[in-house]
Amino acid sequence: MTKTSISAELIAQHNQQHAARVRLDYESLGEQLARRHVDIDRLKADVARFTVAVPSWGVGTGGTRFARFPGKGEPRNVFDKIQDCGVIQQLVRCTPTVSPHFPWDKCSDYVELREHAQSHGLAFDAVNSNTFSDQPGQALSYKFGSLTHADPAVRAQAVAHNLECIEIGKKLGSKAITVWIGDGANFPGQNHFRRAFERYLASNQQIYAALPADWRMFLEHKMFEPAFYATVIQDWGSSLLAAQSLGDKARCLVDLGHHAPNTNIEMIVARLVHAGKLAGFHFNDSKYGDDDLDSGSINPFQLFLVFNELVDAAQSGASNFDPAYMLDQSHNVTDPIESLMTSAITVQRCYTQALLVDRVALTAYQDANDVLMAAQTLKQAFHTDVTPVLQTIRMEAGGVVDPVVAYRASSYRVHVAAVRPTSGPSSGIV
Ligand code: AFD
Ligand code: MN
Ligand code: MN
Repeated sequence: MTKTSISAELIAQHNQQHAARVRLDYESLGEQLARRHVDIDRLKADVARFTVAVPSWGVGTGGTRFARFPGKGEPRNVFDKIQDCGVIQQLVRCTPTVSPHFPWDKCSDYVELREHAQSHGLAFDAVNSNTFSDQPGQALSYKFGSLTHADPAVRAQAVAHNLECIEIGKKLGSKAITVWIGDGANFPGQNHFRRAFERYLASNQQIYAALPADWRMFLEHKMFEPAFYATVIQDWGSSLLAAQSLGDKARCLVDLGHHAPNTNIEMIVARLVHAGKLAGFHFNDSKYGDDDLDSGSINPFQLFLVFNELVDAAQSGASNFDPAYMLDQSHNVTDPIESLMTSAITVQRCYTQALLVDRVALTAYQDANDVLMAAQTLKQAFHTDVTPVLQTIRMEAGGVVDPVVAYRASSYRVHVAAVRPTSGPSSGIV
């Protein structure tokens, strides 16, 4: 039986209050969509299969480069993190997996951890390695790089950490490792660009060689930060080169916050789909850089346009197309559980809206150079309020109509704050 942290009575009561209204809204939307030749029940069935992974690090309070203000009842360890992720899944029902980060989530018994997750209705998604910060007692420092460091001993240590992540992931039931490195340069001349990239490939070849047959390796690019002049895997071009030279199991992961402002990310997605190399996503939103804000909080239309490419790829049977969806965000001023639930629903919403695009009409407008109508076809889908579909899916799956309202009514945060002491203030980005 699945362990629950929010009582069944609260969920039932909450849904009872809203059920009649949701049914009416669903019927009314169904009529609207029928006029557009869309069967709402079929749409609902498609969306009900959509899931997005929650990052274990997302349930803690993040920080900025200047400070971190710890929240109440923050998880003390990976077991607490799983409990928080369980609450998210209990209420939103589209987040059945957790993406862990090592060594942050290290523990002494991974069989126990996996069972703990199962008891909360959760499984594990891609494991993430961390060679962008030094850990207490670590032999060699990553201050000047990890997988691309000039010193082979540092590279070997970073490779060994990734291999350990794969071993842990096998115990947890993961099927992928995400490699993001902070390696780069703050000043011109600091690094030899080509040699650093060659070292990246050589190190990753060793990690790649250790992948089980049914695993994938996700390469995550990032334009800047912590290196402010150049990063080794700065964009999708470098990422694609690396993935192509490593082999079939290596693919390129797109974190929405890892590009220059106004970059056309949906087009990058289309190119990676074309190459059969799209690993998946780290969803978040940003205004300036790697802001890690809640999905769709700044630019929901961009998120919709990304899903427009994804739905198009799926419907046209693109090969090697099986993207992994994960959230990757950091919360400084909101309750992380509330933010993650909101983001998961926003991502699910954009997927639903993208399913509503009339692709036959769009193609005809594109081919006829009817620019205005092509653009309007996308806008019509984007402007459709699909809330009743999402609410109905949640209710039918045992979740709630309004997750934030139900979560607040449960006083979960107050309860965990009583048993989890507040951690001290610290600085730094999580
Ligand atoms: C980084 C990357 C990445 C990494 C995370 C750590 O987005 O996915 O694992 O932050 O907090 O910016
Ligand atoms: Mn990321
Ligand atoms: Mn990031």
